Amino acid sequence: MRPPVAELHLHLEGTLEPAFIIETASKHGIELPWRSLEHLEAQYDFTDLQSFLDLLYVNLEVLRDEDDFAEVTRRYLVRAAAAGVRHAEIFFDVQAHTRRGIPAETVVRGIRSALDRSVADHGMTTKLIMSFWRDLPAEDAMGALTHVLGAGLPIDGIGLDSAEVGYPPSLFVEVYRMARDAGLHVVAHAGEEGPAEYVWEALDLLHVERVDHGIRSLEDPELVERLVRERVPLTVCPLSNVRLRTVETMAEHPLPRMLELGLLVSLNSDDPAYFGGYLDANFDAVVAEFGLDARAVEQLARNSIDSAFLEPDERARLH
Ligand code: ES4
Ligand code: ZN
Repeated sequence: MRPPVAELHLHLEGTLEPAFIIETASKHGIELPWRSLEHLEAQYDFTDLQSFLDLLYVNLEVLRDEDDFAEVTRRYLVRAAAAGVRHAEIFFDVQAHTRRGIPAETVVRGIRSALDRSVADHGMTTKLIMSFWRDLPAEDAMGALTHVLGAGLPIDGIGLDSAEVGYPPSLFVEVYRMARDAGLHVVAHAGEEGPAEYVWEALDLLHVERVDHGIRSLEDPELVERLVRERVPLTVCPLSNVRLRTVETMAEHPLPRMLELGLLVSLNSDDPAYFGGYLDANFDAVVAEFGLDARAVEQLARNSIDSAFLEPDERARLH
């Protein structure tokens, strides 16, 4: 992929490759439910979002110390740089770790130690976005945010992920207010498996600056009109949508329609170790399926830069 591109929807826990999971479990003497690498690799046939989350949440338990978080981040940066990524905004699921007794300090310091080297090592700028599990009570998210802010841990924004249906954005109004008041950027997953109504809520109640996925917005023409008018970025993840059966096949993916409608869509890998590839594979898949020409590829890349939390001079460097 030639034009400079930003990756804006990437879960760090979704970058643990099977070999790394097995290695790190063995380093810490952790017993996983998988007898072997092959046994683990046989688990990647998902039927929906929840079936994937069940596997993700078991595997991420190998992350224990600061160096594990630094190492997984380093590996992502190397792979993303090879895919042409020049700016990355990375999610981590704070409660996935704190609920197992791993302090947020360990997580953030580990990740940051790798991010701090990414400009020097890869010419890649980065942001770090702390995501909350929406299927846990909002009070839990509030507690985590209060702690991280109080401890002065360096994060750039907050997000909302995990099981969507039944957990609308409206549950998290106070959490998002606190984050905005603290000067953090705010994004949320909405309209992946959940309805267009959740996208409205994310915009009107959480005041998000970007919507993660948002593909079900297309079911509501009034919503599409607003997203276009306000240039709300949507971070779309084609391989993820196919592997989680959010769309039946790549041929049915709404990306071409989203581009035609003038939505500010970017391509992203979501959980690349689980869904069949990094950002380059996502570009390759949509180019192969839809025969996108160089102009469309450039548009997608440019959209990603325009959708990023960059200062004007940083944006200009990438345009
Ligand atoms: C996730 Cl909702 C969702 N999608 C993809 N990856 C995730 N990790 C945590 N929640
Ligand atoms: Zn996601």
